[in-house]
Amino acid sequence: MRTVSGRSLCLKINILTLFPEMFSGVFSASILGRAREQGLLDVAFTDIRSFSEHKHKNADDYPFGGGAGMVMLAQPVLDAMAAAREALPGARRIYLGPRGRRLTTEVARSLAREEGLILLCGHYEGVDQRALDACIDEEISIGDYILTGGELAAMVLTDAVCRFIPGVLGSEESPEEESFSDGLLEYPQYTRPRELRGMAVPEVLLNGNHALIQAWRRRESLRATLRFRPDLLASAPLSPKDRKILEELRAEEAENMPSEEDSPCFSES
Ligand code: 4H7
Repeated sequence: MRTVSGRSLCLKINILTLFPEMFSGVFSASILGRAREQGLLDVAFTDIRSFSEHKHKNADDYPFGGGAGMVMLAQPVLDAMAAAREALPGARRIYLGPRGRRLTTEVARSLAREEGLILLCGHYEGVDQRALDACIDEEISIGDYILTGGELAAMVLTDAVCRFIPGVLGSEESPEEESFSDGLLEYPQYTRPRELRGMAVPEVLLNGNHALIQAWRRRESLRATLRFRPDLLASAPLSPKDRKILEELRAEEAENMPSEEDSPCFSES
């Protein structure tokens, strides 16, 4: 395994879940699978149910106070966490849930520098609060929507974090060059053929002039950001040249906007 100044650069993640089988495809395919094969990412699973002390291996029960659904038992969660901690003593313990701090590029970048991560996936109506109080460092949310369980959120977090482990992306790609890292959305991409069903690839990409290509891509990044996420422009680092391009794009946009008189809703009265 590769090391830098004695520290291994393999991120170790242990996922506590009632449904370990949900993860198999996602973590074996593509870049995550390759990262694991290369020893850059080590993902292990702890099956919470196997820690249940009930004779039928129950892992949930009815909520005190009544209400719909089931609550995950504290005992199997606490014991699963203790086992995971033994394997990863210095790991940060994260609960994936809608009340948490929002997952962003910065959060992903900083989690990639942790010694290890233990991800607790809640299912049903969540986990008995006493287990959370006793064994969780932080709750993280992947966005303002509700999921049926924390498993998909744990997959999203692992994917976003693993891109910041040195070596996971090829030497050509850098996590810093992509959307949100420079504060802008990405420019459009094209591949062969040059013409498809009457649709051509932008000429500038075909003639090998790298300065022109770079300028075109920057302009298209600015155009995409202006169109889809204008809010990002407020905090993106922009050069005077970028600002000039944005003015041109805004003027273009205004020109292409149908005038009010052309609108079928427009009435003179
Ligand atoms: C922890 C606590 C994550 C996990 C509660 C998980 C959204 C996210 C869950 C819940 C998640 C996210 C319990 C909340 C059942 C919804 C009806 C599982 N949802 N649930 N409630 N945004 N759901 O990261």
